[in-house]
Amino acid sequence: MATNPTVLDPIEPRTAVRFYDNPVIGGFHPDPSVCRVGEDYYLVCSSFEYFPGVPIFHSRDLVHWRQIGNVLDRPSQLPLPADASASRGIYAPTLRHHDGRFWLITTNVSAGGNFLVTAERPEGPWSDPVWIDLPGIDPDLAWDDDGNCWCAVSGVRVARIDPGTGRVLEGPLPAWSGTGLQHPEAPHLYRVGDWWYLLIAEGGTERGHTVSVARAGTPRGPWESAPVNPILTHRGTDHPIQSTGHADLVTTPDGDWWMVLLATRPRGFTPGFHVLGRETFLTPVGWVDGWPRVGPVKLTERAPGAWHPVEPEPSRDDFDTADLAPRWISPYTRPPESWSLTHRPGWLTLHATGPTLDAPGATFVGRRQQHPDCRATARLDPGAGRGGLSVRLDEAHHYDLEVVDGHAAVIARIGPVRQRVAERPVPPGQVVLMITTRSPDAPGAPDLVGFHVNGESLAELDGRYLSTEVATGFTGRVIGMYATEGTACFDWFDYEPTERRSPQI
Ligand code: 6LW
Repeated sequence: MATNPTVLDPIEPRTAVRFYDNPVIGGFHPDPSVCRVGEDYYLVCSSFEYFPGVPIFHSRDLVHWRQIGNVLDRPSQLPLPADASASRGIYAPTLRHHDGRFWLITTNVSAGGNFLVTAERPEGPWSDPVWIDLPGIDPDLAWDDDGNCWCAVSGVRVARIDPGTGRVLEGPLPAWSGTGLQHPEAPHLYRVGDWWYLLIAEGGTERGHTVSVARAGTPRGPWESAPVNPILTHRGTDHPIQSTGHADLVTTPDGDWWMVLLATRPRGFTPGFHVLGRETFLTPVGWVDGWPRVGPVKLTERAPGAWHPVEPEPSRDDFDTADLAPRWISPYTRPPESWSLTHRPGWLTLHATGPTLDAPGATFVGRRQQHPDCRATARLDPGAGRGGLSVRLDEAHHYDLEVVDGHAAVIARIGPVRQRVAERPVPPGQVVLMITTRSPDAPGAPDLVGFHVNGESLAELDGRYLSTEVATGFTGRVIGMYATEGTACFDWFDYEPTERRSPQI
């Protein structure tokens, strides 16, 4: 006998089934760590050599995220030595809420090692660093019922620390190194019922990335591996999402479990290229026989019950605010003398602090490229200076569209080679510059990067040379405005995705 189809009650309609698209935070947003306070979720990511550091996001539904600041927004929190280089600086942070405060612990691999900062409010201000004399990366924070503070680090080792002074009180004790794959790292400790769970990543952050789990009665161990590990990996599959790993767990107010994790979306001919860095994905977690279970991470997934879309960030920045929006980042440092929003009101004025984007020290203010297909446009008044738009992975991998002396030029810097690819005279005064990325017509390149001046195309370049597979490292593309001689003024900057996302029902 056929069963009746489910009929929605017209008086008390059920919550509509909704789906979301992964990644939930696209672009260079790796090593996500998440916590919930009441009905609010907060999430942080690694930032490496960029200032300000550690972007922090807010959400009410784990799906829609809005950046509310940067945790490390003062140079005193983010010392970087003169010889700091790309993909060094700030590695994987952990964010927790405990005892009415927010706690963020992370590593400055270029200076000082592990440290924590605290804040009353997630948007800050965050304290100056409390340095912790504990080697290793990817520090975690967890408290037991006796008020002890436990810090797990890569390896994996666990220490009891005084979070007020940073002193190590016990350990570090060897904990659990996973199933034998390389780089057991990204530990997070959770107390669930009578057990302590230790979630880690192993296999390395590339295609072999995995998530594994163990449990123990106390943070001191002994740790017992889950009967089936890894609990998540996409290694060896043809899934469009690859490198799944470096995860953190969170519960909803209803008690459902979710995981945030990093993964990549490689494109192009074998071996594939990922150009947006490692991005933040969301996936549901079940529990079976006392162990967390996670399916493959999907591009489109059924959402957690609640649905709280946030006002999307305006695509265009007119630079008529008192301070730069939190999305704007600069390599290594952003000295006050390098930029101004008041010098020419309504414009972002950049003063050159270095002669070339090929070396640290140049003035560059950019934002992460978050979509495979996108368009970044800006109005530039080059004055007597030299400046433009650049899409960069690091000093040795960037494409620039710049204006100087009445000419616009496209310059490609790929490893040891620097080449002027195209050039065209431009009329004096303001120009509109545009950089586009789009899927290639034939398989091969991950994308094509186009350069346009006043609506006319100058060149289109293969995007693979601005990928992690070519440049190496832990970051992703950042598109920004720069000045390498004199002063360049930007009236506005507009960033828009040009891809199609699946409809959200
Ligand atoms: C991070 C490590 C990792 O410290 O890459 O994917 C390193 N995971 O856990 C840099 O993001």
